[in-house]
Amino acid sequence: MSFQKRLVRTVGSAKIAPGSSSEIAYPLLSDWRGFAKRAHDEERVLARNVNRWRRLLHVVVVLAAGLMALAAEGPALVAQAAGRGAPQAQQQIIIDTDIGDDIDDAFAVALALESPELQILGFTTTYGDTALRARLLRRMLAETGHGEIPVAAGPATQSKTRLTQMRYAGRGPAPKPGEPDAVAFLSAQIRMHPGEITLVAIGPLTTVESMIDREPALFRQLKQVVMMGGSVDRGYGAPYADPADGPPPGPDIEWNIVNDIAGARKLFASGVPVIVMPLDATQLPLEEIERGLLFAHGSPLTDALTLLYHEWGQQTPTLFDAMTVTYLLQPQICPVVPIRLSVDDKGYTRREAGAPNAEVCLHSDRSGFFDLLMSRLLASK
Ligand SMILES: [Ca+2]
Repeated sequence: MSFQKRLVRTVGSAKIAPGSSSEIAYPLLSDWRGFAKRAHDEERVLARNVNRWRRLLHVVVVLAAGLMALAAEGPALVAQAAGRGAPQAQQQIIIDTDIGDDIDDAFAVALALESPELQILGFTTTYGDTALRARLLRRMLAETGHGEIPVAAGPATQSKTRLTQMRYAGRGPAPKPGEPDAVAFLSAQIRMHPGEITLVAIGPLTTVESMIDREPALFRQLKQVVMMGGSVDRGYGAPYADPADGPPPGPDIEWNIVNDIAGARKLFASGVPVIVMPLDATQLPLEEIERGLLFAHGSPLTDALTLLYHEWGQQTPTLFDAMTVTYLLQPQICPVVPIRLSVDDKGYTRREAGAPNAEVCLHSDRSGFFDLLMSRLLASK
């Protein structure tokens, strides 16, 4: 897209941006010169990224052509090319999410929905207005052809914030009478699939804590918990900054941990393998170029993300939560090391001596993450 078209589109979206709240970070006309300079700078990034996506597309086309040729040679040759006779079994997962506040949960959900390696047994909601979060999820699932996936609300709690995406959520379906709550749903699923289920925890751990309190023995029959949370060596800021800019920001109190410290402690002590994606490895900004590609794609899934993004009302999402799903698909993008973590009274996750109680990813491959995310979401139909 030309520079001029991008300017026109950006100004156009400023005029029609929902809410016209001061939170919306679109450029004002008074800041036009500054914006234009930034846009020129971004144009150079655009060219770099477009080339990257073209190269990726080329690789996909070449691979597809190769597979079609193999298919023409017969099933035996295809099986031989795959290296194994049978396809790998799907990983069974349940995603526990505080979708509706920050926007990264929606991207994590979208990536999971576009990943055939995963069998999503259901969603549970956590923290704050869990019923409204469940309605948001039900609408998103219904509108993207996944209305059959169950959604169960966790216990409602006090929240310091209101859902930024409450208007989208408010038009989501209410639960049907008699549907189980999150703990009942989790319990039933674990009984059906003991030792098989990965719980992907991408919100404060209030629903997880409730599950541990009510069904500790069943909770231990999870295969593992893969969570976004904590901050080991690096805090909020610029973990990918050039070292020449100075030392990275030190550890911080992280949202998911600090909003249920007791729940985090119970999880680390539960005996279930815990895989942690902390701030160190999950500060993944979705830049303008990638946003433009996704929001212009026009599938039901990217349309849902587009609506949710605009209701969220800020500019650059940081896709913390999506790294959990990425880890399940391509663990080499966020390799983990064994660490013993403790949670202090303020909510810091500290290293301590002793037997490891978690596998933690401290460094991630950002370009690998975006290659996976973009190729999956841009393949949505
Ligand atoms: Ca979240």
